Amino acid sequence: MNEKELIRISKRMSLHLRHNPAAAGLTLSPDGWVDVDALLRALKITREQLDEVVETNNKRRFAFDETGARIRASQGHSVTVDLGLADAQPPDVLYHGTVAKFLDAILREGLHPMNRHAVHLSETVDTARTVGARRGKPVILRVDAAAMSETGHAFQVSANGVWLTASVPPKYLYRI
Ligand code: HQG
Repeated sequence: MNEKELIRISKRMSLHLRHNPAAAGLTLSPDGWVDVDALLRALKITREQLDEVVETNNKRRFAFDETGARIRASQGHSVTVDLGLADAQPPDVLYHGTVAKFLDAILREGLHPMNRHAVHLSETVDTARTVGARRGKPVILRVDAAAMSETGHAFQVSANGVWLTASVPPKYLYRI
């Protein structure tokens, strides 16, 4: 498949596996999985095409279970799922990419998950910049994850390396 087709299928998978499974006649398990066969039927694609999307996806957004019979999005859901991720010790510093128009609110109220389940944080400035750039000129915030962790904030890391936490109070945020 060409790049355009891979991205088109990946976007439809994000829509159905994170936000609106019902629109494709799919139901997610409580931990976010769908049967691969049902997804193939819903998207009218072959297993080979699905494997190619999963393997080449730039953010490794989707993962098969250990049998390969089920698939789920590794993060980014707005529908209720419990991914069953264990708490993990984050790196001392994490980053969040956003845009200037959100900055005042963020520095006043902290980072909130908005429509998703968790605040998404990146290990590198580069990744945070890419996340922020989806919305315009990126603004990068440094998150004092070490101090958060010491004061009992829980973190999890998704299968594709995105750090997740419930919220980040303003005192742990620094604009860089
Ligand atoms: C902002 C993509 C005002 C926050 C990316 C962000 C990521 C606030 C937006 C993943 C706020 C939420 C997630 C507050 C946070 N006041 N604005 N108090 N707190 N915000 O898309 O982190 O391509 O839900 O800064 O790569 O941008 O979909 O979160 O701008 O990993 O795989 O509210 O989505 O991955 O936006 O992105 P989002 P995000 P995928």
